[in-house]
Amino acid sequence: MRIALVFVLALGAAACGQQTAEQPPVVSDAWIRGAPPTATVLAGYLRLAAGNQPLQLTRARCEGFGATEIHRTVMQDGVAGMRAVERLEVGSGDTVEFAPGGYHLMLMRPVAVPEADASVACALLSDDGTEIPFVAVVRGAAAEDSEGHEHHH
Ligand SMILES: [Cu+2]
Repeated sequence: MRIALVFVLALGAAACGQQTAEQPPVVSDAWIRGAPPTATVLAGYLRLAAGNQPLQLTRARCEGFGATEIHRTVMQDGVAGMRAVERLEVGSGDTVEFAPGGYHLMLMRPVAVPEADASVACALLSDDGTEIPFVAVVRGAAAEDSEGHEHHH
C-alpha cells in the first residue's frame, strides 16, 4: 500500500513541474489607429511573443466589432495592397510584429468607432482552441499616418 501511495505522489509532482515550465504566449504594445466616427474599418497593431509552444493563429476577435481579421500588407506591381492571412505560424520562442506596412489586425464593422484612449478587449485565436487575450488602446487619429492605410481587396 505504501509503495502505491508514493508512486501516486510522484506522478502528481511531475505533472505540476510540467505546468510551471509552460510559458504562455504574450501580446504587448497593442494599439488601434484612431479613425473618424464614420469609419467602417480600423487597423490594429501589436507584438506577439510565442511562449515555448508554437502557435498557429487562424482568427482574431475584438469586442465591439462585427469581425476582426489578420491581414498582411503586400506590395504587388508597386502598389500596396493587403491580404487576409488564413494561418499565421509562429515558432516557439519567436516574436512577430504587427506593424504598419506588414501584419495587422483589420477591425471591421464597428458598433461604434472607439474614441482615442479607449481600451478594446481583443483576442488572438488558434485552431486548437488556444486563446490569447489582450487589450488594445486607441491612439488619436491626429497622430497621423504617413503611409496611408487604404483598404484594398
Ligand atoms: Cu487590412
